Amino acid sequence: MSNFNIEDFPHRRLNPLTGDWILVSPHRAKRPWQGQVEKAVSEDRPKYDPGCYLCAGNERAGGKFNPDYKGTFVFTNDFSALLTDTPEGKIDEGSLFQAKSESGICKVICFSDNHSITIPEMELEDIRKVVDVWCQEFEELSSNPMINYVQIFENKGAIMGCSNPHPHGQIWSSSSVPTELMKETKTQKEYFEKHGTTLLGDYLKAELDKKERLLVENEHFVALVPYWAVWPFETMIISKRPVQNISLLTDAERTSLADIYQKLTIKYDNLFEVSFAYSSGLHQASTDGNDYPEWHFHMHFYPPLLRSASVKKFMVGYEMLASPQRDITAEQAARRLRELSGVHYKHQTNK
Ligand code: H2U
Ligand code: ZN
Repeated sequence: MSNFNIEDFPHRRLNPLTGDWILVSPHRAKRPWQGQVEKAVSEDRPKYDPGCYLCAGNERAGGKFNPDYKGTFVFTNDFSALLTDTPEGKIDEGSLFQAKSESGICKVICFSDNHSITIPEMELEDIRKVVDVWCQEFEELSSNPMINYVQIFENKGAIMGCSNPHPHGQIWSSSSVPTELMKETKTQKEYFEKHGTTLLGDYLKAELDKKERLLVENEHFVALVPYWAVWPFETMIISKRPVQNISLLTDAERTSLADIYQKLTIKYDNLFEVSFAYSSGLHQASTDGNDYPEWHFHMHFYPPLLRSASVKKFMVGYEMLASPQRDITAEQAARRLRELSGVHYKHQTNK
């Protein structure tokens, strides 16, 4: 007879989207914490910063000027990691020395002309405009024969290496399908071939049933802590309807996506009463022209904060060398996030 349970004992959990395993050590979350717990210093920023290269009318690198935009603004990254005119070619010196040329287009998206706010503080209609820009950019880039994958993402907070607090995201689109997406394509395809349904569709059904890891639900989307979360407060937004990419979302679904993006990030800000840092991004099918019925649109949120506004989780030591590991379980993280108010802490009046 076994007394094993995942609330008390070390175990490994499978990430069915990547095939990776993660070590969970729930017993360690009970050990005393003697580190510092700092209060966040609230940083009030101006709506316009003359020194910001993303604010309207300001100068960027290379002497370019931003237009006097309102709402969203997209431009080609002045320091693009990928270039459109890379010559085709490859190095093939046996199995140990392989290289291939790579082309692509990188863009920066300003989410708002207002320098002082981020997504959780923006109005729903303005977040909807961000979703619309994602759709437009996706459609334009995916129709380019050179582009086979469009990675839309947001790097938020200095702790994540983000260079500027002005609300913005990026798009790196490339001729190759990047590694994480290759893994997710393989697992979803295998699942779809075996079951005739999408992996995330079935996963979502099970999670809606269990309710343990759910955070926010609206008509078309669910935000949850995945069973296999690595980062302490890692989450996903999954569409209820399996769609291969954002261009297939209906008008109502686009508004629902903006709504759940706002609700989830408000919870994040409320957790430590700080503008919550994360890397987030959209995962969708390759744009190589083939059909990917197994692909189920979703967003990942990878936030580094662990215990307070300044104490982050480090992926070092065992995690770099062997396997990712966490102490607080996905269920505990979900409980904490679920219990938080849906009103942004800066707007709560009864404090
Ligand atoms: P972060 O989101 O990681 O801070 O990156 C901002 C991007 O803005 C970064 O990729 C680009 C950088 O190359 N950038 C410009 O395109 N023009 C500038 O004048 C400064 C920064
Ligand atoms: Zn700015």
